[in-house]
Order: sequence, then structure tokens, then C-alpha cells
Amino acid sequence: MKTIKQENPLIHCMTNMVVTNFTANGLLAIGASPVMAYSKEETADMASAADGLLLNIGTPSEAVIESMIIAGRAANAQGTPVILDPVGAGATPFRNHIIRKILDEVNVALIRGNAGEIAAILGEVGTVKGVDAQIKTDPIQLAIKAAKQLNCVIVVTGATDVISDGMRTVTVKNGHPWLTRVVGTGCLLGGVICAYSAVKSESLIDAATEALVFYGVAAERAFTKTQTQGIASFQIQFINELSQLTEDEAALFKQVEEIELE
Ligand code: ATP
Ligand code: TZP
Ligand code: MG
Ligand code: MG
Repeated sequence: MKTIKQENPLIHCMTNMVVTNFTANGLLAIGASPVMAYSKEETADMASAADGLLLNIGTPSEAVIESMIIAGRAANAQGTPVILDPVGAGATPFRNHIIRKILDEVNVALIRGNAGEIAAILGEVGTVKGVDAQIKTDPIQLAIKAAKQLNCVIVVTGATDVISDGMRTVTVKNGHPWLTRVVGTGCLLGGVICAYSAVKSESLIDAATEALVFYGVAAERAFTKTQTQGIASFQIQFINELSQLTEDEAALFKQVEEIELE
């Protein structure tokens, strides 16, 4: 099985200004090559050269959204996976409009969001405060419903992550609550899932599951080593763990369940 570190996929990240450096360092740590490019004069060329495209709407502007659509179409033309992180979906009408536009014009392979964001895309209101989830609905039912309605793979993250294409559904329980106390861990995860989707292209659900296990085990290890110091040390150690963990090691600690629905 090909690993991220062997394949070194080029990931074109169109992400937000809060998490840019963290995302680039996190992707380098897992063995991918990140590149950030936003200008409409070059996004089609960059997306065409890349192995995966990440569209993250965390700090949106009309200009960047136009560039994202150009990049998304170029990626679609090459069969390159496009991953959408709908940061803050439901928080403002502008974000809802952007998401609709991207989904109408680009063939998105996978959407990764917290439960509030995914619920907001389905039109359920009052689920998001800023960029943080405020929802308590069952993430399994939510992921299945969203996958069927949006016709792509959905990853709902939280204490239990759920991955679904509407037919097959998997849960991952790896991870640590401290991930919610460091900004950008959801956003970096979108990039990591993009890298796994690029390299392990046989099954998008399996690729996303492996990515979530790897990410979660790295966080568990980082917490063990930094719990007496605090979350700033955890953030640094998390990057160390992403770079040192192997996929085989991570698999030994996986907490994955295949959900059987009657
Ligand atoms: P939010 O803005 O609501 O924090 P996010 O976009 O940052 O959302 P998260 O849902 O926090 O994304 O997911 C980021 C990572 O943190 C995922 O790997 C997820 O599994 C992990 N995670 C989130 N909450 C927990 C938790 N309570 N326990 C363990 N891992 C968690
Ligand atoms: N504001 C706009 S984007 C962003 C903030 C705080 C980063 C959100 O990062 P994450 O990964 O959802 O914690
Ligand atoms: Mg977060
Ligand atoms: Mg987020």
C-alpha cells in the first residue's frame, strides 16, 4: 500500500488566513507537499498540476471564491479530488451563498466539517456560532442524510468522527479533546484528508478513515507527552507526532467501526 511519505502528493490549498502556516507545516509533517495559491491568474494551472485541491472558506472574499471555482473546475478536468471545508456554514448568509455556488459549479468529492456546519448546509438553522459547532444531533444520521442529499462523501468531525457516502458509514473514535483548543486543527485535517484521497484513490471512504485514524493517534500521543505543560506545547508536539508516526503504527491503535443500519 502506497504511503503519503512515499508518494509526497502536491496539495493545492486554498485556505483561510488564520491557518495557512499551520496547514503548510502539518502537510509537510505527514509527507505531503503543500502549496498555497489564490490568484485567478494561476489557480487553474496550479490545480491542474496538483494531486489534490483543498477549498476552505474560512476567511472568504468574492475574489477568492471566483478563484476557487476556477481551480475546482481545473481539478475536475484532471480527475483530481476536491475537498471542501465549509468553515462557518450557517454563520452568515454570505457563507451559505458561497457554499451553494461552489457545490453548483464544482464536483466536490468530499466535504469535511463539524456537525453544525454540515447541518447548516442541509438548511438546518441555529447550528453554528462563528466557526464552532453548536449542535447536538446524531452525527451518524447527519452524515448519511448529507451524503445522500449532496451526493458526495461527508466527514462529520467531533468526539466521534463519521464518514459516509450514504450507503456505507464508518466511525472513528481516535483523537483528543485538546484538538478543539488549538485553532486550525479542523482546517489542517481537511488538507490531510485531501492528501490521503490523492494517494489512496481506490476508496475515498477508506482514505478518509485512514486519515482520521492517523490524525487522531498523533493527537493522542501529543497529549500524553504534553498534558502537564499545556495546549501550546500540544500544538507543537502534534506536528512532531504527525511527522514521526508511521501509517502501520497508527493502524495498531485504530478505533474504527463499520456501521450496519437495518
Ligand atoms: P470546531 O470549530 O467546532 O472545533 P473544527 O472544524 O475545528 O470544528 P473538529 O470537529 O474540532 O473540527 O475536528 C478536528 C479534529 O478534532 C478531528 O480530528 C476530530 O476527530 C477531533 N476532535 C474534535 N472534538 C474531539 C473530542 N471531543 N475528542 C476527541 N477528538 C476530537
Ligand atoms: N475564523 C475564521 S477561519 C478560522 C477562524 C477562527 C479558523 C477555524 O479553524 P478550525 O480548524 O475550524 O478550528
Ligand atoms: Mg477546531
Ligand atoms: Mg473548522
